[in-house]
Parts: sequence; C-alpha cells; structure tokens
Amino acid sequence: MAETAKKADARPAQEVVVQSGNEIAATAAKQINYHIMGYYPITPSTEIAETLDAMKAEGEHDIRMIPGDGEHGAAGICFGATTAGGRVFNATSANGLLFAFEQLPVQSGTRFPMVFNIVTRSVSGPLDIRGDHSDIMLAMNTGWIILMASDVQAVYDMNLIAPRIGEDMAVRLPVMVAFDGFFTSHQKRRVEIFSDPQVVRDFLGPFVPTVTSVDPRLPVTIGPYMNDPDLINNKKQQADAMVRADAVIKRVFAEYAKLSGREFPVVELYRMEDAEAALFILNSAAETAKEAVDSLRKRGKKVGLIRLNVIRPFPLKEIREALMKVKGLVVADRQDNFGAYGGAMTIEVKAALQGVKGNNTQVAGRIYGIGGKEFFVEDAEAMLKEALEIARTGEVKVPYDYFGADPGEKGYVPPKAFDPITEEQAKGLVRIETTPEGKMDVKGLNMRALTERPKRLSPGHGACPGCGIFVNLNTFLKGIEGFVTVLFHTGCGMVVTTGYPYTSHKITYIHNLFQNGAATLSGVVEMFEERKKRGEIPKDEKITFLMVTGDGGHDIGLGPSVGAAMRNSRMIVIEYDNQGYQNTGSQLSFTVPMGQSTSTSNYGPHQKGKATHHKDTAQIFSACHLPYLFTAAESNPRDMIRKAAKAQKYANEGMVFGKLISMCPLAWRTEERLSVPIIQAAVDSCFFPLYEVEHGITTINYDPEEKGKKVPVTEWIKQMGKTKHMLKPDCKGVLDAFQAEVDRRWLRLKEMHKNPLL
Ligand SMILES: Cc1ncc(C[n+]2csc(CCOP(=O)(O)OP(=O)(O)O)c2C)c(N)n1
Ligand code: SF4
Ligand SMILES: [Mg+2]
Repeated sequence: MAETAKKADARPAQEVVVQSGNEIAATAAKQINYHIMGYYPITPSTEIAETLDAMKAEGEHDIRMIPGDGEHGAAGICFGATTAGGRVFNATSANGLLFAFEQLPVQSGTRFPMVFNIVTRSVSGPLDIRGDHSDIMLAMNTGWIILMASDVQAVYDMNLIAPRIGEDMAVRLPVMVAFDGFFTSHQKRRVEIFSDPQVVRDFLGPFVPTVTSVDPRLPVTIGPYMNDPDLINNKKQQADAMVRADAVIKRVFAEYAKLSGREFPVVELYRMEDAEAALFILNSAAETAKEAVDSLRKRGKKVGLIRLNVIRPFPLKEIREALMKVKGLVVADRQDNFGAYGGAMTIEVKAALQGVKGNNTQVAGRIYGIGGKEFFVEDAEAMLKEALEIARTGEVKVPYDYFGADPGEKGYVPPKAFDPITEEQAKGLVRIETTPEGKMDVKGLNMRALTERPKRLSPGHGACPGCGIFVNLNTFLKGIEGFVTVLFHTGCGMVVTTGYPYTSHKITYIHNLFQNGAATLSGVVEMFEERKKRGEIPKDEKITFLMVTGDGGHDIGLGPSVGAAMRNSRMIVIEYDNQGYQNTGSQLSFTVPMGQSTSTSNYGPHQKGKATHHKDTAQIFSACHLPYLFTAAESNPRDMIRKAAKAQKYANEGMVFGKLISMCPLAWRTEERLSVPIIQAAVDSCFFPLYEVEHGITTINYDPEEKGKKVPVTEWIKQMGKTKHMLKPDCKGVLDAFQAEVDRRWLRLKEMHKNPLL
C-alpha cells in the first residue's frame, strides 16, 4: 500500500499509507513501541488493540498487550505500569471511559504521564455506539491534557506529539488524544507517516522516569494519604503544570512541524481574517463546516470557522484574540451539559469572553449530532446564517437549543407488539417433587408437551443463523414456570433482541451495561419484595427474576454478580459462554481457553493464541456457596430443562448460577450445522463437563468416561477455525498444556462428585 513520497527538503523520509483513524493510532503506537498497553474492548476504539495484537503476532513490535477485566481494570494496569517507569498506552470510548473515570484523576494527580486515545462515542443510556462528544467532554476536568485530532492524519501526528508533551519535565501529565468515533476511526484516508520508526523514537527520546515503583534502592511512597493543608498545594502544583503545558504544547507543535511539515496551531482559524460571524465547532464536523464557510464567502458573507486542536489546557488567549472582531458566534457542541444551558464548549467560550475589554461577541449554543447523527454542509450553513443574523442584530434570540432534534408526533402511542403471556399459558407443565431421600425430582419433562409453552422470546431477532444463545435460552426457559422478568447485559443476546422501536421480548425486559446487571436486578428483586411487604403488590404475586449475561459480562461484571450471591438475592443468573466478546468483534474474554485465537489473541509466528487458561466461572460461584449452581449444554436438552426447573425452585432461597456453553458460528469460524457435534465434543472431551452443585454437594450429571465417550480435546478443537492452528507442530506445547489443564480440572471434579465434603 505504501508509496514513498520524495521530499525536496531535508526532512526525514515519509511515506503515504491508506489507513483508518484506529489503524493509524495503532501504527503510531507501534512506531513508538510503548512498553505496555492496558486495554479493554469497546466499539469504536477496539480496533486499536486488535490491530496492535495482530502486529504483535507477526513480531512487528514489543508492546506488552494486557487485557483488563474491564476499563477500570485496564486503567489500573496503566496506572501501575506508569509508576513502574515506562511508556504506557490505552484506548477506549464512551462508557468505557466512564468506567475508567475514577482512575483518571489518580493518574493526573500523581503526575504519571501516559497516552490515552479516546475514540469518541455517545455515552449510554440508551445505548448508542455511534459518535458524539458526550464522553470526552465529561473528562475535561480530570487533569488530563486533551488533544483533539480532527482527521486521520492528525490522529497519527498527535499520537506522536502526545508523549513529548506529557513527559516534558515542566508538565508530567497524562494526555488524551480524542477523535471522532466512526467518522475518523473507521474511514480510511491517505496518511503520511515516517518511513523509519527510529525518527519517531528519536523525536520522543527515551522515557525518563521521575521516580519508579521498581527501584528498591530508592524506595518511594506513591500516593500517600494527603489531608489539608497539603492537598490544596498539590492541586495548585497540578494546575500550574497544566498552565505550563500551554507553552510546552506550542513548542512541541512547532518542533513537530519542522520534522514533519505539518502544523498544528492550538486554535485553527479558517477564513477568520475579517469575519463578523463565525461557527465554533470541533473535530470531523469542522471539515464539513469549512465547505459551508466557502460557500457563504462566495456569496460575500464575512464568515469564518474556529476549531481547536487542544481543549485542555483551554486556549483562552487565542480564542479571545480570534473573537475580537466577531459579532455573532454559534458554538456547536456534540453533547449537552444538561441544565447548564449550553454544551461544554459554549460554556467555556462564554467564560473566556468575560471581562475582555472591547469584545462584543454575542454567543448562541447549539447541540447537534448526538448519537452520531450526520452533520451536513447545509447544517453548518444554517448555523453560520444564524451567526450572521446575531451579528446583524446584535441580539441572541435563542441562546441555547438543539439543532436537528425532531419533537415527534404529539400523542403518538407505539402499537402493542405482543399480547402478554398469561400466567395460565406459562404454567402447569413442569413440577418438582421431593423424593423419599429428600432430593428434588423434576416431573413433566415431556419434550413434545413442552413445545406448547409460549416462547418468551419471539423469533425474528437479528442473531446470526445458528447462534447458540437462543437455542440455549429457549431450551432453558422451557423449564421455567410462570411469570419471568429478564435483565440482559450488553452483548449479542441484548443487541440482537432490541433495537428501538422493536423488541423480541414478550416478557418484561431490562438492560443495563454488562458491568452492573446483577446489582440492578438485585434492586428490582428487593423492591418487588418490599412492595409486596407494604401491600402495594399482592402478597402471592410470583415472578422469577432472570439475568442473562455473556462470558464477557462475567469479566467486567463479575463483582456485582458475586455481590448479588453474597446478598442472597433471589434470582437466577445465566451466563451463556460463547467464549469471547462476540458482540464487539470477537475479542478474548477470560473464558477463552489457552491457545485459541481471537481478535486480541492472534495466532502468528510470534504469538500462539491466548496465553493463559480459561476462567472457571462455575467454580468461582461454587466458592460463593450458592444454594444451587449448574452447567448445561444444548447437546443435553433434557438435562438443561431439568436444571432450569431446579434453578427456579432454589431461587426462592438465594442466587442461582448457571453456565451454558453457547455456539457462535461467526467467531468460532465454523458452519452453523456443526453446532451439535461441536458442543458434544466440548462436553465429551470434559472441557465443558455437565454437573450441578446443590448446597455444596457436587454431582456430575453426564460422565463421558463412564459412557465410553470421552475424547481428547483435539476432537473438539479440530472442528473450529479459531482453534485448528493448535494442531500445528509449533503449537504442540500449548496444546499439551491445554489438555493437561482440562484433565486436571476433570479429575478434580470427579473427586468432588465422589466426596460430598469437597
Ligand atoms: C463499560 C463498557 N465497556 C465495554 C463495552 C463494550 N462491550 C459491549 S458488549 C461487549 C462484549 C460482551 O461480551 P459477552 O458478555 O461475552 O457477550 P457476547 O457479545 O459474546 O454475546 C463489550 C466489550 C460496553 N458496552 N461498556
Ligand atoms: S456473533 Fe455469535 S453470539 Fe453474536 S449473534 Fe452472531 S452467532 Fe450469536
Ligand atoms: Mg461472549
């Protein structure tokens, strides 16, 4: 793809590549060769870690790629790594940034520099994966320097510039590089990059730590407890560093311009020389808006545009100067500071203009482009015309408003999608009896009769053909009697069943992000109980509360599920384990077995798939001493339905956990019709043994050894594209380690089955 661009001057050689914003961020990180990247996948920033992982598998860089258990964990990894004295990189978006949020002031307040790419996206809820600035603007006041990269070239350049600024001894602050989700992150553009990464490394120089946590000969206390009167002094020093950063940024921008030929003024002024009216707008939308400026200029209108390359520190002086002669200004914000009567930039610009002698700029704020809503040249033109009108009249008729929002039809009531399932329809098929030995016996497992139970999930959802989630859920729900309320974590199960204004759920459904579903459902359960107690809901009303999570939801959201278990919340938690973050493009989750390839554990000459063994969530919950937990697979449907009935019964005592292995033809790289043999082989190889634990007593429900069906793990992995490489000679060590781990866990389980005390 690359073509060498011959430079007439003495600058180092550069070449043109065609890459997207995410790819070029990864290219920059590769050229820098950061020590560590801590990350957690979230659209639209995930590709940065994916691209770096694929490069790593090919041996293109040495960055140690560390998956977090969530963004909070990833931020913690980064913080720890920076204290240990090296260059650190991270990337996230939207709720990922918010989940890491609490760590942001820790990083800046302790003055450890690092670089964080923020691929901007709308903050949930409701969930929307497309781009606006509601995430980055929340991070404005966390003590980080924030560079705004308006196009793909700027993403590359600012990623090279950022470490120089943050690591400057006069600054020592972490830096964010923010660019627009999808608009910039996913569009491929021609970008100039340095041909020799050594140029980049020379520009940055070696990382020079101030103190480190790994120098035992110079012990230091990092982050001491600090009360008054010291903390105010600490904050003043931090604020001074931010002020000093202003000059450092300008100096580094100038140095970089000499090296690369590309200039970045802190404030970009477009046709502002004699402008009376202007539009202030950030990042990719500014490029669109320039066309509107040109068009109005052609018609003799004195309009211009202001765009910032840096929003922290806020370029006060330059903005004041730029606005000295401007009479009408529209500030367009791609987010809202609800209740402040303006988005973040509107408020900041208005504050900047306070007390400036001789300035008469009248400002209107417009909220636009929320949730990735497209922004067209005509929109920019309408805003500029508004600025012209303000300039002409000297009056701002509407100081704060949304641009492009549709009030909808008054009185519109969405049509009812389904008739609710009645209690009678949902009851009377499966019952539980107690045997003379005091054991639960499930009756009514007549598969044909059970098909009469109305499906709580209607067909017509958007899952891929052969998706195991719905086979599993529909089978499991056959064993559940009566009313059910479900809570779905974010993940494929959620995304494909709801998409406003549609839903596949015939029963009440709640969504919360996958780091907090169990706590949310706990709240529902407790409120239900309390309202029954107060007589607001009939005392005999019965609802089964069911949370559905993916395996990824039990990385980031494991803590809340353990919390619900410890609180004895009366609910069932089902984890469909499709071995990866499939909804966001098949990144590794911690349940992915050793050696398997995912988009963040690639197989190549320098990396043999995932480096660590799979997490055993069922055993984690076993250690929570739940009344009941189980594993189940679609290959043994009667067993799954029986366990569902028991789960419902035991949920009267406390939390129940169930883990279901769930085929994902897309990410497992296999044909949907192979679902049965693949799942059967997972069970028969004892990778996914079927068992239950009732009040601490473990029972294996299906023993492939006893039935003479046990197979080596190779019988399972040879069937999937994501694992076939494990049969190659270079993966022998990994394969042996995986088989040994599966055998060890199986033997341990068998001992537990034999001994009720284990
Ligand atoms: C705080 C936060 N981080 C990351 C994401 C992005 N995200 C949404 S779903 C998902 C993966 C879910 O994986 P899993 O629970 O295994 O469900 P699957 O997609 O495989 O069905 C990720 C990474 C998010 N929405 N919020
Ligand atoms: S990607 Fe996998 S888990 Fe997601 S809907 Fe498709 S088959 Fe199901
Ligand atoms: Mg998953």
